[in-house]
Amino acid sequence: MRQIAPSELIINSDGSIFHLHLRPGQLATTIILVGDPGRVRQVSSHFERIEAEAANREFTTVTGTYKGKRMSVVSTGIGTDNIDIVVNEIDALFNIDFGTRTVKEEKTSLTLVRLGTCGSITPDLRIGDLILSRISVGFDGLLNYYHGRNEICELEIEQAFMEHTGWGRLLTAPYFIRCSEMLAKLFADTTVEGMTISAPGFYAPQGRYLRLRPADPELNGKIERFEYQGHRFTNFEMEGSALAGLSRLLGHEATTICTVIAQRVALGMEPDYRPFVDKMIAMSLEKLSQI
Ligand code: R1P
Ligand code: URA
Repeated sequence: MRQIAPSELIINSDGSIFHLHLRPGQLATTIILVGDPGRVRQVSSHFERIEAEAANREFTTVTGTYKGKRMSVVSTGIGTDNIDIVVNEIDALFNIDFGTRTVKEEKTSLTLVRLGTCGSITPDLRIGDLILSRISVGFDGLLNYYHGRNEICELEIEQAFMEHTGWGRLLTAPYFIRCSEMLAKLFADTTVEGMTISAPGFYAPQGRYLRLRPADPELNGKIERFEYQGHRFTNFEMEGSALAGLSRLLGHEATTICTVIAQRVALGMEPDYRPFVDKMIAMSLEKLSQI
């Protein structure tokens, strides 16, 4: 059996995993992921009981119960590079035996729901609306480093999109990936389904122009006009693609739900978006307590 070397699966001296500082057993199988470490408290303040807490860098975790259901909330920080760390380490905590450093024969499947914020790119989606990423689209390239990427991605849409945009040769190949069917059904009556771009940055990668001009100033227009078998782009955020992709490869159920805080077409913005995020959290806890 393949033994994973200490340099590959890094275990701290207290038995916790390298970045998350969590030990096996400290996470629930239902996990809410948030970008902002400050949002962890916003979620865990709803728990009636807290059993474990950990913090290292941008990764803060609380495990507890909501209406009797064991749940964890973990902050990821910004970007799909952080999602690579968080999803691999969460999976290892369940599916790798830390004693023998071998992959367990019996796998545990997890439920991972990211609750984030986003910018909408369709005029009919307004500040405070909740978009569930039915399809996540990675402009970040992370999934392209993993074996099996082609087996889980929507290759026809990828091809059509690259042709439609004249995708730049210096950009990494975008990947289109569907989220968990089960979670899409669970949240169907409280969210709008969308096709979400996870960008590898907040400014030019999402078409913003402060002092530095985007390489292709027409890219957002082409994105807004793209349509494939009824699928159109709805919003920009920065993590969902890697979450959807890695979770599919590992056998977990995952999706991203985001509150719209910026309207990129109508150019509106709500800097005091906390009450909207509060509502998203309360709704999501309620839904997740039912599965
Ligand atoms: C950018 O401001 C951040 O906000 C969005 C983006 O994905 C990015 O992480 O999500 P969060 O509010 O979850 O961080
Ligand atoms: N998060 C993003 O990544 N983009 C936005 O426009 C708003 C939030």
